[in-house]
Amino acid sequence: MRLRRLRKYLLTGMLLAGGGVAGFLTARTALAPPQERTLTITARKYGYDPSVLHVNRGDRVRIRLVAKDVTHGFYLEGYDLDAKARPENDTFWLRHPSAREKYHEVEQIEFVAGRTGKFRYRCSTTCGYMHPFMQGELIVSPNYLFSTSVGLSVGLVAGMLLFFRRAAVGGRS
Ligand SMILES: [Cu+2]
Repeated sequence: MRLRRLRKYLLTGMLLAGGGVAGFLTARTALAPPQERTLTITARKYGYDPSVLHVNRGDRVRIRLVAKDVTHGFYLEGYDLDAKARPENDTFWLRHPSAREKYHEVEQIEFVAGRTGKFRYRCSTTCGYMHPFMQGELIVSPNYLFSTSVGLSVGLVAGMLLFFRRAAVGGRS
């Protein structure tokens, strides 16, 4: 009897661990549900607020760049994106530098955070003598935590179902 109970606990534990591992592996193949994120960044001489942005891989990121004093830029390394915002203006100028594009007017600065890591962004419009120091950082996380917790809950539910089903069967005999 004792041995049986021990086996049940062992099985539940294994299911829990299995669920966690499965969730972790799912995250590695980037199946985490993407989110829409709108980030408002205030740009003024000579900095961005906030200067560190956090998103998860796969998120659709919309940058609302608000220039407070003069025209400021937003050149994001690793994402081939360069934008400009003018004070009191609802539209932006955008270009993809690798395509040698000229700036064109857009309603939104948008991109999908498809690459994990830290990416620097900086002002790409000369806005004053401290302009080269105007920069920030985008951190794209792989979203492991979310998937691991989903996996854990699936494992937990499976373990509990099995546990109670067995308990019911055991009670009848
Ligand atoms: Cu600037």
